[in-house]
Amino acid sequence: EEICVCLYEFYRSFKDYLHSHIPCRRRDVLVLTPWLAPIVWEGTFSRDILNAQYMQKKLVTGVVTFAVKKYVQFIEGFMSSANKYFLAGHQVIFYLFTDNPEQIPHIQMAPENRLFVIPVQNHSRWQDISMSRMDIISRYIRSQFQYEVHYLYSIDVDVQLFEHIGVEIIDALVGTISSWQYTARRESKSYETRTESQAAIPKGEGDFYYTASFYGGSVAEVYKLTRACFKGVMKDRENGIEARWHDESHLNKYLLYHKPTRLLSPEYYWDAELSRPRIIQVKRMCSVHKNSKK
Ligand code: 2GW
Ligand code: MN
Repeated sequence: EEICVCLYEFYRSFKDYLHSHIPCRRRDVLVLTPWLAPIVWEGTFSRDILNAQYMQKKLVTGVVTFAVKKYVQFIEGFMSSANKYFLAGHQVIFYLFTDNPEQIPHIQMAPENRLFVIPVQNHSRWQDISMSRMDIISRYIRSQFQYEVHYLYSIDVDVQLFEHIGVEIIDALVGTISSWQYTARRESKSYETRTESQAAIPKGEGDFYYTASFYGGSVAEVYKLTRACFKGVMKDRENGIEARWHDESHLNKYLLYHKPTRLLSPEYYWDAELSRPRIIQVKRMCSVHKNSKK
């Protein structure tokens, strides 16, 4: 009987504690993977607790973004919104790769943030622009980023942030569940299945479908990831095959066998073309409408 009273007391005190930090908890979504990685949704964490923890560690986080050719038009919207909402109040270094450094608009940075503009060549095929990102990121981690940041995230430039993306995204290896694929059954997810490709995922395998528009982690983990993905891209090229969704296919292959330690829900990258289902309580980052792109 004493044990029962104890358990009840524990449960009750914990419930009050939880409620005081997380007023509206989620019961409608998966919040933990079978390998015990949290899936971050609105209503599953207290940003105050996380901020205080993160602050003590004096961490620096990097953001890598590419804006080549016509995509320079997205720099302004991305940079000004990311400067406001990405890890607000914490040190962030933005690494902006572009083929046109002169055309970068002036951006007023928050005092704790920095912006490095890094010139890159432009490839004629867009698939090559997208896929060469893996190579460029890994090479810069080796030569520069590893000395400047603890964590590194890669984000598409054709996006805007509308709500805070905070320290709840920080972990060793982090993937974002694609807003196109989160309800799809495994058989109908867009994995590469041709066995000739290095990105091939065998039938019956695959956990989630991750977007290449937003992923990251510790510099060491992102180094391993980008190296492995680029190797896959190159091997495919030698064999005259290109994976179905380019770098994204290779990313999905990598994350299947190197499980992310944390997943971000589609709230963290919502496609502008999709309507919002009830489980998406906030759209923190959205793609810019395709129509305005090309
Ligand atoms: C891309 C497609 C068609 C024409 C141009 C480009 C392009 C991309 C470009 O001219 N200049 C450029 O800088 N990019 C960069 O590549 C930019 O950072 C952009 O955000 C990123 C990915 O291209 P994007 O945003 O057009 O592709 P999405 O939004 O359809 O994203 C998914 O598919 C891509 C590959 O098929 C990538 O894997 C991407 O990460 C995915 O989310
Ligand atoms: Mn995009």
